[in-house]
Amino acid sequence: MRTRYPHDAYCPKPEHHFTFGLWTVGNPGRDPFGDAVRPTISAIQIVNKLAELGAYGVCLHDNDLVPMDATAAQTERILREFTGALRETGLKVPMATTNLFYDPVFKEGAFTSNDARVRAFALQKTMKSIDLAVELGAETFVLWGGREGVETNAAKKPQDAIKRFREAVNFLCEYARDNHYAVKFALEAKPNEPRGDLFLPTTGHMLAFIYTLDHPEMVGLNPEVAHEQMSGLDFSHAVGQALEAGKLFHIDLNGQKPGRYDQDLRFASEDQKGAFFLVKLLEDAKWSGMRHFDSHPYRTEDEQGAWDFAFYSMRSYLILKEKVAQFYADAEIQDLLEEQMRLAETSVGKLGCTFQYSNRLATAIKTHPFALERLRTQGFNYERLDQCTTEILMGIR
Ligand SMILES: [Mn+2]
Repeated sequence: MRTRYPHDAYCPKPEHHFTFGLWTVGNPGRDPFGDAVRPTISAIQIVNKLAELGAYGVCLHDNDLVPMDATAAQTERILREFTGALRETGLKVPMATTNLFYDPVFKEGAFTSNDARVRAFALQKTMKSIDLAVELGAETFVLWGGREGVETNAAKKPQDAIKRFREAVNFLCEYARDNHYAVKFALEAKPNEPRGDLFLPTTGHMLAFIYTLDHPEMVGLNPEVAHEQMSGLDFSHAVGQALEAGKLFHIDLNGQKPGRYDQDLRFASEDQKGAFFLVKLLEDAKWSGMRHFDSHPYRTEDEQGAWDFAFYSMRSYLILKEKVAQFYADAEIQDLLEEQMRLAETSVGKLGCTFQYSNRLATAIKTHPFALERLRTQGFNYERLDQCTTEILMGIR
């Protein structure tokens, strides 16, 4: 590693809280048009290598680690070896999730399936997966409903799907409470793929849904860059709203070109400006959560390419973090931001900038003589502010 990667200020360390799913670096490169191009890397190898590269933790689906058909003895051996590797390397498992999309049993949905037996099996599988997550020390349990959708609305009322999904999440919250698990749930939205359309397709839909649950305090969000961009939305706005609501429990970082299938590209390999504003948002908020990468190495890569992908994902985050510091240290940007601050502080007549209804204030606002012509003709200097930001990203400032 020392010889291949630069040993500079952008070297990832555990304190940066970078995590990877076993399914990311371990992704063998299978796609709908072609088979695996890389051999399977064992979970132990992944733990050792991620620790060497400077990651903080590793995340997993239940079946990334323990095959669905494993016997009790096999499960015990797998867990003993895995926790041994975690102990040796100091790597943590901050998040775990369950795979409710791969097995053909889930082809018509898991929690939202029209078949009650499938819904019950999905609960069984998830409860076992939560047990495993808690055993490995995970405090966040992600729910991504990969098959919770339809190809035809003739088959299912969306209201029924939402009701079933709510019942399932309520049930799992009660299960966690009943077992005194400290785990919290993070819901991940995606508009489509693998289903034609998925229910609760954006972070905003998920956020509204959370407040209809029995225990909304136990449930938050896991927004993913690519998933929100597939909807054509600004990812930072989704994350900002989640942060503002105190619901950003986890985040999935990756890269995506607009208008494509879910590409799961290396973080900041696309849309560097969007990635910059995302890093700025998280760092400004001093968000204490995990910087989790849910993405895949290019299919062109061998195993070394997969490690490059992991290292560069973390490195790009740290480079953008430094660009954020540069943004705030830039004198011209400071002046422009202070100009905006002054606008926000401007009082309306004798009225301050704070807002709380009173009869007196309502009358004062209603009768205030606004200098509309000045407001109509003023400029905001955003072209200059954006150019300064762009030049920082282009590396000439
Ligand atoms: Mn994801």
